[in-house]
Amino acid sequence: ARGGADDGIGFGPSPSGLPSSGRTAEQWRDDILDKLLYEVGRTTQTAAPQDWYQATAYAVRDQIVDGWVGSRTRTYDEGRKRVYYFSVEFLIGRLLTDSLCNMGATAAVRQALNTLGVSLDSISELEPDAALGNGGLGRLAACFMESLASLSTPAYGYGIRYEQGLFKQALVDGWQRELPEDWLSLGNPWEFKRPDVAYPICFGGVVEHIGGDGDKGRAVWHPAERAVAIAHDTPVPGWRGRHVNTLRLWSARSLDPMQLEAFNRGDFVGALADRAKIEAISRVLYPNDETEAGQELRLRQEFFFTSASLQDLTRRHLTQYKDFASLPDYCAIQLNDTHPSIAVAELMRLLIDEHGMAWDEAWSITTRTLNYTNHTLMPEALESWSVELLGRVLPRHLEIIYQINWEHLRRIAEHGPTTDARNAALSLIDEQHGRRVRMGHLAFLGAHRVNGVSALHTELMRQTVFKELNEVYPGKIVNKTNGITFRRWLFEANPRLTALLVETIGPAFLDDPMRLVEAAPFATDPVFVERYARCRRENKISLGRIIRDRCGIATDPASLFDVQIKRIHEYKRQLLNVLETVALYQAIKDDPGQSFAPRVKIFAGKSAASYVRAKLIIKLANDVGHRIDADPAVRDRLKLVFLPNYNVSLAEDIVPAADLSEQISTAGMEASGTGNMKLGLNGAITIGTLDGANVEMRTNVGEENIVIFGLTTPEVQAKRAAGITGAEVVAGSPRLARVIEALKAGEFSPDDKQRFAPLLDAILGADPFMVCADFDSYWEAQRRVDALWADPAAWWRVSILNTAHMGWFSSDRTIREYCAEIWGAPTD
Ligand code: B1N
Repeated sequence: ARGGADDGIGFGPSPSGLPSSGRTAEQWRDDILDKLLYEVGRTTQTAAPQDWYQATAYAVRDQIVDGWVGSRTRTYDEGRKRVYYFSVEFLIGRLLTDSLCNMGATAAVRQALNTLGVSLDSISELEPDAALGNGGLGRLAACFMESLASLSTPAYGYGIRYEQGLFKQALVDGWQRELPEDWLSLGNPWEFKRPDVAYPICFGGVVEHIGGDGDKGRAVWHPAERAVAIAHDTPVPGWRGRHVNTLRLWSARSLDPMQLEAFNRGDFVGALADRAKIEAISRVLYPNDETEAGQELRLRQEFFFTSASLQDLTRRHLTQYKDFASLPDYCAIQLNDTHPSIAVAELMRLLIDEHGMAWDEAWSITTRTLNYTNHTLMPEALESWSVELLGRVLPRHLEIIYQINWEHLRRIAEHGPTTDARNAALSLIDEQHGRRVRMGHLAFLGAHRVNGVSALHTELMRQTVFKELNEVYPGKIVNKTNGITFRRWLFEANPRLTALLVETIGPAFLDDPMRLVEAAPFATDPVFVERYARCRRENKISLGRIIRDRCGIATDPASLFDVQIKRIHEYKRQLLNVLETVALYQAIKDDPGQSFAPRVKIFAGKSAASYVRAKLIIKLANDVGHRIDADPAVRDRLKLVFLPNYNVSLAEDIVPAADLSEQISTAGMEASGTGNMKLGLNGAITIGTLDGANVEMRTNVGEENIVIFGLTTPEVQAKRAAGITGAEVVAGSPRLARVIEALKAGEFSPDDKQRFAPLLDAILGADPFMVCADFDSYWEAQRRVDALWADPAAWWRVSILNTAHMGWFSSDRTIREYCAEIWGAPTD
């Protein structure tokens, strides 16, 4: 879809600065033919495109493996500290183009395939996205893995090998339908199954206490159920292929697949049911973003991969260093949100029960090894498990958690007078909602460092959810503003712009993203501006083809492409954007003479399957889009398209074609955002609230190069406290009132006039996400965008300055900060 991925860049042995693998097209050709015959079992006569994809992937993998072995050997021989990134999600997307880019083999492989009559672009498209994540949190884990490899930091990503990734989204009459994502159905050429790397994972049963030490003593867990975790390794090559790390994903198998004993007793069905229950653990990714799943299966998933990973890394450490005392010196574990936070109790259990260590030493090791990243303050996303459920599934862990809490509250009592209210806020157990274990508190206590993902978010952590804990442990909370990998989000996604930048400022920025700033002086150079604008236009034409194929709508690349792509969530306020679209539609119809920028509003994103209001927002966007499309009065001036099945690959097509980036969450609610960075890097101008990393983006690009609007976090808090309803706001805003009227009258849903009543009721009532409160400010900001668009020299200057000033948002910078300030891990 990106058309001629590296045309004009000149990968390979050229002055481009882009890496070259050193292998010739002839060598690649031989490799691919070899793989086609001996791995795929096909000849050039019988090979289908899918076979060519597999053969090419195997040939590329071979080259990665050499570096992989070398990296592991170096880590071992030099005694380098290892980083372990625990995440229930890794949203990696496709690997073929990514690997080729990092290995500098794109041009040679393209040429090799050409001589075989095969197109690299078309076989790349056959690779299914590895969609083992929901959104930003999972994609961040993928960017971090890439940066860790690029910085040569020894690292392992640990997670779950879901058989089914995030569902496929279909739009049926504008409604979201979820379809299964069978990403493994044609095999996965990137992974190595390791049947020999297997660990028992236990659930349920009873605990027997042995030896002394009372509640801090050793115990024997007699579980009721045993699963086995089996490792699947995917190599992760860094930039220029210098270092290769490992993504190790676990799949669940029952201990004895045939359950022979039960079989012999005649209970064949019962044995198969037990087996199915265990294998369900790695069957499917929970499609929840920012909402707690809450079910027993989710807890089993979390413990399953956490326990397997801890057993694996402690065994690796013991093999190399012979003793646990040095664990914190050679290994740093990062918990990606609370999903793996049972690690606090599990590491304690392994050290005490399995390895005979005393409680205090085990606690010291645990709290010097683990770290925890918080990604959201939304109450509905804060994980807690009922004491009843946790005690039933993980009885020994509940005991350990109680003991950690006891020690924690005792220490606080020793440090001076305290109140019941303060103790209740500090306790690991929430007594208010029927006795639940607060997993965020557990992760906080078990961690050496706790971090937020943007400056504002980190400050809000200190003031809200972790207020009391922060007072007891000042300095434990630190900020690490998110970043994105420029390899995927600039070099691969936007080869046209990358080539132009290399030509203009030289290749140094490819290795040092801060040097993108050298493009700033060209923001007013007419020749450069013209070429920059031409890249965008070509990217828009490519995206236009996708829009035409998937939505049946023609778009004009001369229009402003206004993009909001992310999970559908009320706090992200796609509804605000749709309401503004309706207002614009009405304004154009009222007075066709007004000079609004011609726009294509582009939406894409999935809703959690059970999130009724988010699904209704998708339907509204589609209904509004159809109505506008059918109205000749606004043709060529306004369009709304909703692209189905948003995923990493679609993002790679949309991001380079965006003129305007919508980052319009209610202030205080988006922890960071990372799509904002991807779009800004590719030159889209941000229209946004002062939320998440938008705040740092404003600092970096300059106030005059970003369009900020809306209530600030303290203003949102004040408005909430004042209890003003949306209806009161509407009464003072004629423009918004007309939009609401049209929706109420069913103008966009003549077949069901009441369809959108639930959305209207929510914003006209308490309006928790300040959609009404921010509407006029948003409208006015959009008109500032129009004014800027009307002045092309100004528009392109701002756009280019966005690209030039985004260097700081490289995930390499983020990972360097983690290495230096949290992990004590080496880079290069
Ligand atoms: O994590 C991203 C941030 O950039 C986003 O602002 C933030 O919304 C996102 C439960 C989550 N926070 N919490 C989740 C995902 C899955 C789940 O089951 C919560 N995702 C975020 C990266 O820091």
